[in-house]
Amino acid sequence: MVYLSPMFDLPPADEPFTFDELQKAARNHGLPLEAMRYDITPAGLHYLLIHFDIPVTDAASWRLAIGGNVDQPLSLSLDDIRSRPVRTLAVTMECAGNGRVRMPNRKQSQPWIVEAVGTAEWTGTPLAGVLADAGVKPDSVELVFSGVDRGVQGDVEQDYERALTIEEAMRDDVMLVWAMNGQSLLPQHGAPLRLIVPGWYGMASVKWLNRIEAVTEPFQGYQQAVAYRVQAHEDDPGEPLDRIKVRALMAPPGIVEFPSTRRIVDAGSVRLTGRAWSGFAPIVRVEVGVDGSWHEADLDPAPGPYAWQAWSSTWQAERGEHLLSCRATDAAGNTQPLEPFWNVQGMANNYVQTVPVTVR
Ligand SMILES: Nc1nc2c(c(=O)[nH]1)N[C@H]1C(S)=C(S)[C@@H](COP(=O)(O)O)O[C@H]1N2
Ligand SMILES: [Mo]
Repeated sequence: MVYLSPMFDLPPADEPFTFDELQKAARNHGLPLEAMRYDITPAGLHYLLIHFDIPVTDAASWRLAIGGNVDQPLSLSLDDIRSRPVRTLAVTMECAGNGRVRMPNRKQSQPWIVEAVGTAEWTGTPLAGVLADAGVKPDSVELVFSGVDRGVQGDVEQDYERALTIEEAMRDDVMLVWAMNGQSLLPQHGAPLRLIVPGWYGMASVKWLNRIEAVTEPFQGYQQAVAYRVQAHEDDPGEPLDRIKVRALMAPPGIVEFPSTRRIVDAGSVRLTGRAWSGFAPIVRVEVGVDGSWHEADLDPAPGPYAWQAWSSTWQAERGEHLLSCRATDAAGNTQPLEPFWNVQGMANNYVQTVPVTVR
């Protein structure tokens, strides 16, 4: 069965990693998978994805401008925003490009294997209240969120910008956020203010947020109309990405051999643990695969509607080489595929993880 080959988690030999990919991997780190043992990911272990440079910002002078097609344009300080109703929500965030290198013919971009995920407790205020104060006019179709980070992508110079429909932006769990795990946002996570769109892939959660604009035509910015789309071929305009597809990952069992990254486990009863999440519905089932045969895992209750769930399973490990897998299913009936689903940008590739293990 092809999906059980550990080589399937690596690019084919004729597609070596490039210097550009190494540079991105060194800047934007993933979650060390053993950190899935924490319910809430410590901030320094949460994955990072930053397209351009991390801007140096000043919380004291920061302003959030809300304008465009609104009745009352606003310019809010951080204190203005922090004096609004406060809410804290545990949210699992994942990059839409997670799994990119596990697909043949990959696009040269951030070379995620499976580790672009983390769960933080985000503190902020519901966006809907701020929008109500600004009075978004009824003929508006979207809100455009802009960060102050600027760069070039696809030959287009741009601020990092993404849009949401009015309906999506008005969801009561979409928040303007100033704290992560009870501390002010770190520079790399969007200090002093970011958007959090629970359930969606990370690209929607704009960091270093300083402008929100109501528009009457769908936004055609680069990160909306070109990037973050599932394209069947280069000329296909593709479908936009939104909610996070179902996935389970395993915390690496046993101990690791450095530098091969092979896992070494003692024979006998081994407790396998991990996390599972979906932006569509709660997780209802996790199965653990041992050399291709699947067993039901135990599932802990969800710590919140948008946070990952812990799973566990006991494995009677016998001496030799083994391949472990895990596969989640959500209440909407979505389950993980056993093979990659190819698309040009290497997006949303949630096929099952395979962990090679040596039992001694
Ligand atoms: N301004 C800005 N916001 C951004 C990005 C960015 O490059 N610039 N990257 C996005 C992407 S693609 C992801 S996956 C998440 C990552 O958030 P994190 O680095 O806090 O984990 O931020 C999103 N928000
Ligand atoms: Mo991302």
